[in-house]
Amino acid sequence: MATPVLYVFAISHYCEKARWALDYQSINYNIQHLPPGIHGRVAKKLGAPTSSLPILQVGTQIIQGSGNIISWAEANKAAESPTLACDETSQLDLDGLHKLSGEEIGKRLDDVLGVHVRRYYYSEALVDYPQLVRPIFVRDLTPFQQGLTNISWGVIRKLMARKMDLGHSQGLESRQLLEAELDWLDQLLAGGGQYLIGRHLTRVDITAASLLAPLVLPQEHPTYAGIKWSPNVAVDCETWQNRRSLQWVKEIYRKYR
Ligand SMILES: N[C@@H](CCC(=O)N[C@@H](CS)C(=O)NCC(=O)O)C(=O)O
Repeated sequence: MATPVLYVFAISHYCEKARWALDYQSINYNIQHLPPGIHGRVAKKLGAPTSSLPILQVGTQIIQGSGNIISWAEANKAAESPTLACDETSQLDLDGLHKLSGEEIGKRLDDVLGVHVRRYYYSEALVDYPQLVRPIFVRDLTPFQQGLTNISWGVIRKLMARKMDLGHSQGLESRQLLEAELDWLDQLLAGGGQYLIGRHLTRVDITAASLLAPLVLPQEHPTYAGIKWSPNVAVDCETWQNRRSLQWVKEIYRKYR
């Protein structure tokens, strides 16, 4: 099999999720960091259905989306590598009526938590403090790509703000939704369990921990060294650090990343 290539943005928490799963399952791959803007052309050239990263290229096979990449990793890992499969249901009966499957939890993390962490964070950082964000966008790029990104930074910011619907009121809306997701995760973890589901690390844990990493900035994160929160995000995150969910993210990173 040709060595797989993982196309990523260094800052993206969905890209971190895919990269962590490949690392955890000891899959040999090459990483390709892409500049925002150029990524769309690369995705098109690869024949991916949309422009979003992460994308994994394995020979002629193109796997797009962090969840699909984890499924590919699970199917292609060495027999002795640990499984990330999640076959059990949550131990906690959230509403007293039903238990949640890994698929249900994973979908909510991807579609709600991940989206609002990003919109909340960028609504301040990318709009008011872009100088805090640019270094992480350009790190790991070639000098030519760095130059290109620096020159086009104003345009890139505007396009990203439009695509993700960023702004002051949108940031506040995402903050409120995010707090509800943190309440939900705190409750899921309230039993003191080490994992969101079952008795070993699963894809659901990697999903939750990587999508929450921008609120924790764990030391073990491969691309967040030196990154700083913007002022209001810093105040919130410092207040949230004692929440069970964010303490848990720290523990999971310390043990498994
Ligand atoms: N659900 C997707 C979300 C991926 C996603 O939103 N990627 C963003 C970066 S965080 C992206 O590539 N945005 C640029 C684009 O869509 O062109 C996944 O899990 O991979």
